[in-house]
Amino acid sequence: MSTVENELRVGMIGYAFMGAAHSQAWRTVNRVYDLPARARMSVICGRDEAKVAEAATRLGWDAYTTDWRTLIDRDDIDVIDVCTPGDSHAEIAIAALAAGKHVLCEKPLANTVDEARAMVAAATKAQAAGVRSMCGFNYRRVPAVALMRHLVDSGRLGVLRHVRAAYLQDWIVDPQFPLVWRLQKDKAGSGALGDIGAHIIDLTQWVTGQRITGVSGLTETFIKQRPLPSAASGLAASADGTATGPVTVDDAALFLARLDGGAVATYEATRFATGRKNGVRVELNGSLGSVAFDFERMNELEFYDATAPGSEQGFTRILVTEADHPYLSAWWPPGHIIGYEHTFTHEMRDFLEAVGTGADPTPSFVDALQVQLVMDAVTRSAERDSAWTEVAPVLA
Ligand code: SOE
Repeated sequence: MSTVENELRVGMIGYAFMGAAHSQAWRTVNRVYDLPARARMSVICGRDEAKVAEAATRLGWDAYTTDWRTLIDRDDIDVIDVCTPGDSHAEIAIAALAAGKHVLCEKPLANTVDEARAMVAAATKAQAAGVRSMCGFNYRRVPAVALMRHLVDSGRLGVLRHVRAAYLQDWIVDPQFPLVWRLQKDKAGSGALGDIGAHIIDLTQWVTGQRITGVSGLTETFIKQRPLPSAASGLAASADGTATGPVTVDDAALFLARLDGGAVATYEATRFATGRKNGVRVELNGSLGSVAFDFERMNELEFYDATAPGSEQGFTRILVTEADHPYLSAWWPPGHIIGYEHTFTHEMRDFLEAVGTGADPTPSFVDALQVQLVMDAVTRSAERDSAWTEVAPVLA
């Protein structure tokens, strides 16, 4: 622990899109929320020295390093925040936990079920020594999504019958968009399924309190060859010359599912939904009502109350900006909306609250392993012409 009371010194690995989003949250969280622990933005880590040095200054970190192993070994670091591509999550997180660091790891937890299981084993061992771990499914922290969960929990929807979830993007619709790491299986594990499908699997299981038990999956790769990327390889990457390489992940993944509480579900994850930029859409239908959410209108939740008099029935648009809505008492007066970056501030809030009080934050690595098992079942089903496939149990 730091000599400054309740201070947790963070070492963050990765400085691209997620690194920037996490930095914004670490910088903001203790200025907005009164928490039992304070984050210090100690060290940012990346392989390219010039780029990570620039990122340290721009994003507000005290120092930078190019070697994650020495970062983990430092005794002036308490938390390791993993914002790298999926192929390094397991190695970094397992080493960090063994070194006694609390770990926050970006989603999806790992590239394979085996890696995720090894991470759970490391987290369970570390937990006995008071070392905490969490996976960063940030959409749980949208106030309207947390309100959705509250409505389900308090029985306002009755018995849940349908879950309808889609995560729609369009950033690779152009066949000339280059072969960035998110399109390579060895780096990303899978395509739309793991990158964005994982979010809606986690989100729907969390809001409903039900787990997916079996699936029938379908995946498609529409563009099989793409130009190789130039050095910059983010979501706005450009191609480098005319050389091409194979796309080794799914462009779209769809599946039917059964949940253990009796609901039936449909899921769709695609980066080919032209015009849909970040449409995380969830609708739940229950015996007493329904809710519907779309991240592109993230400050709103539609609620249908089937118990209202017939003359008053219809979907109501709840503007989720009141102080008594989840996370919002610390922000702005009603009607003053929040945005994408706040989901990460809320994530860090929950992490610091748990670590600061000696509790385990959620979603845990076990929760994230269960998401991985669902994705694995979808992939195996898709490989067998959508054959019905049970989700393997967390305890193997
Ligand atoms: C790219 O599809 C991406 O940045 C995902 O990796 C994030 O998890 C998602 O929130 C936004 O889109």
